[in-house]
Amino acid sequence: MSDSPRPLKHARLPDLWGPDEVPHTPEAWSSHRRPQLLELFRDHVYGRTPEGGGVANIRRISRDAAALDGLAERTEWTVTLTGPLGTRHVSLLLYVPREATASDPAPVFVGLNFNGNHSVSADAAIALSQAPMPEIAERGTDERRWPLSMILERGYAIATMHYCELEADLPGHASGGVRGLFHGEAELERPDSRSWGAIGAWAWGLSRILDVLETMPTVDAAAAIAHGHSRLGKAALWAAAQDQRFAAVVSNESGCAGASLFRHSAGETIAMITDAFPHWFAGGFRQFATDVDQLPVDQHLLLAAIAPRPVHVASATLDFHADPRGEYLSTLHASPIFSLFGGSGTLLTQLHVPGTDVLPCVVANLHEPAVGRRVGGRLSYHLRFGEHDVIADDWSHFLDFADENVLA
Ligand code: GTR
Repeated sequence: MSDSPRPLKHARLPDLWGPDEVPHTPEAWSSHRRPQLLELFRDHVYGRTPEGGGVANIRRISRDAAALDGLAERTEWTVTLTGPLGTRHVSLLLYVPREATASDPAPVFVGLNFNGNHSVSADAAIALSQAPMPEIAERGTDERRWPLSMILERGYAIATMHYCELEADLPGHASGGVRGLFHGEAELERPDSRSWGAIGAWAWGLSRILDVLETMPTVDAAAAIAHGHSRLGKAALWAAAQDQRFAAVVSNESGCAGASLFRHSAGETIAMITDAFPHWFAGGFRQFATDVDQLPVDQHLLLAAIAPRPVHVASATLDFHADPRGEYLSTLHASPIFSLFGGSGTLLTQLHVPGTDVLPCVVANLHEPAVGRRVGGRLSYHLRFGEHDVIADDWSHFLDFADENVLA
């Protein structure tokens, strides 16, 4: 990030509070504005998640009572997902600290992986992903992104699933994935403006993992932290916004349609993302590519919709595509809602600059985050040196954030 402030493309962000007069109280937020915002995100960005599906069955397919040099129990499960039009089988990989018991269950990080459960660890016992992929990743390719021992040593369980088992990440593949549990081929080929996209499907999958974890005695599903990197960070935010059972969320470099503001003039735009990934969104989202001002939400409102549950946003200095400054600004603008609930966000002082359209914190350029330091409270942020990635440094912030906000 440069030292000089960058303007928002359009100075005015949609208000935290709606156009109709509502008292600024936690109750008004929870009963009125939050549900209203979720409807707007459903209608215009991610699409509407249908009701009526769920987990029909779980079957354990493997167990290692002393995985990771005795640190954890590792199990794999075949989860049968169901909807009005059929079933799909997906694989869940779960590590639980060995000391966890039914009377002292472990909090859990719940996140999807990019390349198959077998990519998060080189352990040859882990089943290869069954997702329809042109190439199967090597075992352990993503170990660097999943510092399992470090997470387990801190007392957290980890549950993960290959996102392409929920839906392959290509246009035209919805019917083979979980969206095909709800809609026939014809409906999926001609989606209406509010129909859900793949991000919605992956978010739905995160909630189904939580359904499974609720049945596991040594896992504390009430202390589940949704997390994800990049497109999977978008899915984690959308899952946590909709499903209040998630106790917290960590977004790593989720960028456009994740933590970053659409109206900040940097990084990926709605035009770019809907060109490259038309299948991710509600059918009607693309219309905002040419006029972002018409979009009735921006992403600070998605962060706010998760409040008062803790949210951590992580960026990297060289990840220009995900727009680190746009992600930080988003946390600043969501902060007042976290304060409303008695917590704190990244915005420490609220300035009012009368007679200007430009947002106060941009004018003042306050609280530029130092690299490598986590700032904020229940809504927090860190900026790491380097490229688009998730590494052990990021995880050490996630773990500190979880210790302070989920366990405390
Ligand atoms: C990019 C995409 C981003 C982000 C990223 C990722 O190509 O433009 O929005 O999701 O992929 O998932 O790594």
